[in-house]
Amino acid sequence: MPKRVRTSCPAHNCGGRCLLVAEVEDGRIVRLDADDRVEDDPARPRLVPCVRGRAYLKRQYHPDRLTHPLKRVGKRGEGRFERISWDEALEIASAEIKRVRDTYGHGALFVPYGTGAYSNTNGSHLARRLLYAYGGCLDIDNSYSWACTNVATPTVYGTCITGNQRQDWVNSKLILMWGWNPAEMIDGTNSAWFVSRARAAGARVVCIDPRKTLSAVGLADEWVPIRPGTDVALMTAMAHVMIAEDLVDRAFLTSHCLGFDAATMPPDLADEESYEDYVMGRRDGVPKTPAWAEPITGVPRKTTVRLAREYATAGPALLYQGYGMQRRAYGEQVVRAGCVLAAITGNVGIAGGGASGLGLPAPDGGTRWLGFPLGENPHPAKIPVAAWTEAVLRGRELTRDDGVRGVERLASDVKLIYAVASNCLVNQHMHVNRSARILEDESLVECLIVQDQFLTPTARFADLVLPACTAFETWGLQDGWKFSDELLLMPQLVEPLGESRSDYRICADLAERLGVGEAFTEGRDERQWVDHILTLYRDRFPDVPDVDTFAESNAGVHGLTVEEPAIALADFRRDPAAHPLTTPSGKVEIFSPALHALGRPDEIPAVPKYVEEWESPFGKEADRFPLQLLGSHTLARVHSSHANNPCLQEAFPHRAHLNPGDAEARGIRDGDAVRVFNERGALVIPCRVTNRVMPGVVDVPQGAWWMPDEQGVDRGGAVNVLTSERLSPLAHGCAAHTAMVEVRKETAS
Ligand SMILES: Nc1nc2c(c(=O)[nH]1)N[C@H]1C(S)=C(S)[C@@H](COP(=O)(O)OP(=O)(O)OC[C@H]3O[C@@H](n4cnc5c(=O)[nH]c(N)nc54)[C@H](O)[C@@H]3O)O[C@H]1N2
Ligand SMILES: Nc1nc2c(c(=O)[nH]1)N[C@H]1C(S)=C(S)[C@@H](COP(=O)(O)OP(=O)(O)OC[C@H]3O[C@@H](n4cnc5c(=O)[nH]c(N)nc54)[C@H](O)[C@@H]3O)O[C@H]1N2
Ligand code: SF4
Ligand SMILES: [Mo]
Repeated sequence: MPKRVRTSCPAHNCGGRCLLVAEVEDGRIVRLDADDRVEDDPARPRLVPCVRGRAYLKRQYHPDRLTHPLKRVGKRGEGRFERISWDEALEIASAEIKRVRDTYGHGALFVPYGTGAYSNTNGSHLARRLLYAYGGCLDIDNSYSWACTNVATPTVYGTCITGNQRQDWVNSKLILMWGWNPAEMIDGTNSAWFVSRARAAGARVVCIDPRKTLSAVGLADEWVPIRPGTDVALMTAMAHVMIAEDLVDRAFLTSHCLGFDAATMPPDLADEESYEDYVMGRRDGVPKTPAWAEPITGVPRKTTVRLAREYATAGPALLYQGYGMQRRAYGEQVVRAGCVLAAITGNVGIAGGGASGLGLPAPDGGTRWLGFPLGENPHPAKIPVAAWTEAVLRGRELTRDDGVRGVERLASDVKLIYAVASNCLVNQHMHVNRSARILEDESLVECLIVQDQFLTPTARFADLVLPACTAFETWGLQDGWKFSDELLLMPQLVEPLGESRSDYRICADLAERLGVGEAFTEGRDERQWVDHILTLYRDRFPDVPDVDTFAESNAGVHGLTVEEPAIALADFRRDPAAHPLTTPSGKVEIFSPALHALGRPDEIPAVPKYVEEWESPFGKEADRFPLQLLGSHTLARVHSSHANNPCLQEAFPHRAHLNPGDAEARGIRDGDAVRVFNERGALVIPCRVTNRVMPGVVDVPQGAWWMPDEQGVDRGGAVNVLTSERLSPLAHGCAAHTAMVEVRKETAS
């Protein structure tokens, strides 16, 4: 009889955290089932896995799993390697780390963004802990995920904890799923379920997205297609309707907000343009009416008027923003504009409402659970995650204006990259062809170590490849994604495949060779670390079990019960004088004096404004590249993880999605091979002709592996061969979704 063990899906950075039941027999996982608990209590819902969790065995036992260390023998990026022993691999890695440190200093050592693993004893954080213990390394700031949201939300509210707990959504009368697709990108296991509960209780649900997503189809009453990058125009026009028809919450604006109109402007900036001035066009002579917005957004003016009236008058309403629309040029603006719309309708700090922005859940932002303790980084410098290529090419020129934090200037260019659980160098980072050229040059990055489970496009550029085991093959502990109400134990189910080892073990062995073994391990192995972290949790949550009890109970999950959902900013709403926000004024900053002081009104205005993107259908680039490119987060993958999973590849074949009108104009039929291209690169994959993407837009779901042919044309369909490295102006955030392309039918060559 196989043993049935409750465990977590090795979640990677997938949007969720779910419970699986693994059947283990003769040292092998033979079956994975879904959460088998019966309760369906909204206070403690089940954690039902998605297709990726269900298809995990195909990844776990994929024939291409890395089973031993590899050393490069060909040229960088050629992908030719020879097998070496662990002893040799650890010797090379530790000697290189030491050499680069001695030659260039700690600022030359870099662990890039890498989100492949979060099981505490697997993941890139362990490489960080190692290099911190060794004396420090250049660090990363912010994320590829929601850099703009993260920076822009606090400019309005002083915090990112602007969301009510999801158990409250049932109190909403209207939910605007704005560029938000919980049915496919999950956004916390059960978010789609909480939306459907709200809908069952009478909420109307509207999805505003260029694509007719599964959320639009399965969760919404209405789909409003919108031209990518133009949401601020729609939001501003909605504000125009609300102001013109006197639907704004004047009382709330007067008592709680800064800079909505002349009466609420900061006294020392009373003559500057208020939000109302901008919306009504008092300074620029352009009233931002629904008719003004229509040619920009493609949303009919009648729809805009109706949406504005509905959102202002429905009763408590939730405007929930996804993150795809801020992974764009000027992504800060759409976040601020969404927050402002929530504020002027008075939806802040109330049950059934929501302040918009990042919306980390009250009361504590979902930070109930701790990660692996990293220690302090003795080297103070940080760069925005997506600025790593610049740090390689011209690190010493980078300053705070480039997003450098902790120091005025970087001390060194990046010379050694230790990439753990990351495909961010050559697949998930923008402008792949450029990154590849940078990495090919061995005088720039002198040593590249990649630690992964597969020979990914990034790993193909490595000097040294270290095989990591999966989260099923060691002890681990995971918590929820964004909504962190659960702690999931991952008991070791089977032995690591081949010679693969946990990230913890690899880093511990390197630490030993670098003379910081004890500082890194503190004498613990993986299981003892899990127990130690559980002990740390017990300081805050006394009923958290120890590892033995947790494992013996086979509970799989330790959950918090949410009976009375927390409402973000409720104290502030009730009594703004006693509970001011942590913004400089203590108020909701519709007008931000701090942004005003930056003196860059065209790119970083003090009130949220529609700014035309640097690549758009309205610019001259559209003559050659008339289609807007999206790279949505598909259910088939976790970024590039699972891209080689045959089960998911079959269920969700990788396609460029094109509207029938655009296809017909180009003589393209469903299933044809198409070339998607611009000045940065080209990829060739089959086309899906579908009404589920609006005219003028092509979607190449992100994460497929880059597979260049001899001409450098990508046959794998990695969207990042087409995307631009230009970063957003304030958050220095990834703006991958802002890119123009052309599509043509590929004729056999
Ligand atoms: N299945 C799956 N789920 C995931 C992930 C995954 O790889 N696969 N990754 C996880 C991670 S790390 C993250 S950060 C999140 C990312 O989550 P998101 O960033 O929210 O996901 P996206 O698919 O990029 O964008 C969400 C929706 O926004 C739409 N969109 C794009 N541009 C615009 C625009 O300008 N305006 C409007 N209104 N809509 C726009 C897209 O069509 C898409 O349907 O997803 C997480 N969940
Ligand atoms: N064009 C475009 N590009 C994007 C995005 C977009 O929307 N559009 N989204 C961005 C976002 S939001 C994100 S978060 C990034 C994600 O980019 P990454 O963080 O690079 O995520 P993955 O591509 O999943 O790569 C993770 C790697 O970790 C490996 N891995 C899995 N488990 C383990 C483990 O236990 N140990 C080790 N050592 N390795 C493991 C996997 O095999 C995989 O190669 O991509 C960004 N790139
Ligand atoms: S949402 Fe994430 S954790 Fe849940 S089953 Fe899917 S991939 Fe696994
Ligand atoms: Mo992300």
